[in-house]
Amino acid sequence: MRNLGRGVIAGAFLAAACGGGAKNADTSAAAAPPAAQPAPGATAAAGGAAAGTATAMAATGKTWEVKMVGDASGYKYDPASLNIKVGDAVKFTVVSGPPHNVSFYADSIPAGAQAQLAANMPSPMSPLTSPLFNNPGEAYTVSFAGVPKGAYKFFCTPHQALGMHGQITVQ
Ligand SMILES: [Cu+2]
Repeated sequence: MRNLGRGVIAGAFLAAACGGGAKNADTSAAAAPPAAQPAPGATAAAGGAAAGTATAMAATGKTWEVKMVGDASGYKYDPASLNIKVGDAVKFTVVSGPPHNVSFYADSIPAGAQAQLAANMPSPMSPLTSPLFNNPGEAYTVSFAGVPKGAYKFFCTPHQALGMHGQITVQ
């Protein structure tokens, strides 16, 4: 708790220092809204997750592999369907045809899953959406620790219309 407290204070200090450093009041006012800092009282906001107050939880189980493929036969995740257990992780690796990414359907994942899943996704491009990966060999691992059981459907942002969809069922 003491470390977390320091982190919050340091973050507030940095934010204040940033704002104070701007000479132009209009500039700092314009820069403030996108920062969207969590409320100072949000004790669990260690990662600053935009979609909730959960803290990332590391996987403790098996890491499953899903390839992200784009070639003459089309765009797909391989396998496109996977059954895992709570605490497992899924590693998505670019094989061909990038850019690819992983974006979960916020409206179909299990109730209560969103905050934890968002916290378990490093460097999101937007909530529940990974960055784009442009090079074969690049990988992105999502921990399914701390999430409810159920179906997690996802798609590739650049290839959604081309049918690049998948589903992870957490059992
Ligand atoms: Cu793709």
